[in-house]
Amino acid sequence: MADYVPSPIQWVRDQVELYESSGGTEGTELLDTGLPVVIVTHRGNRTGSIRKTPLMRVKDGDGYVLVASQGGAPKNPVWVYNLREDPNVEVRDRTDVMAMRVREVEEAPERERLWALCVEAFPPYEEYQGKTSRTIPLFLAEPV
Ligand code: F42
Repeated sequence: MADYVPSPIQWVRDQVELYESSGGTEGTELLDTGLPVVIVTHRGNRTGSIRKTPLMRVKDGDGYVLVASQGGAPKNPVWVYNLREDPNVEVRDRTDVMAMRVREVEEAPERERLWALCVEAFPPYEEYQGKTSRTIPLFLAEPV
């Protein structure tokens, strides 16, 4: 079994640590926004290491939409390439931990429908998309 390698970003690493060590009862919101976060566990596409990425919680039925917004930065976050390589992930939503598989959603009308859910859950996504020339990748994680 590969090792877990924590994020190099301190506040992200701290959030994962608190979320997981509390069994999903603490550290489950983005800073002081009060908006819920999930933890996606996946595998590094080069190292094979276990990675844990907190993302905003965007629910679609039994699934979750994963939004590679990275605050509207010009480049995709690295986890995008990890999910494209290996779509098998684990999603932790507070105390629930679920094995899921992701698929990237690029085509209308599904993408438009999911994007509307994303902006409803976390309105700054709209502003992030306006800041960057890349189309923000979206993945739908569904139960296996
Ligand atoms: N980011 C989002 O994009 N969307 C969100 O909705 C979001 C919400 C959110 C909520 C709470 C929170 O704490 C953080 C949140 N973030 C959100 C930030 C998110 O958790 C990630 O930190 C951010 O998206 C950056 O992801 P990243 O995968 O680019 O992370 C970088 C910093 C990173 O971990 N880099 C590693 C490193 O060591 O530099 C590499 C990680 C990796 O996967 N390496 C691969 C491997 O094989 O292991 C190789 C990668 C390669 O191809 O070179």
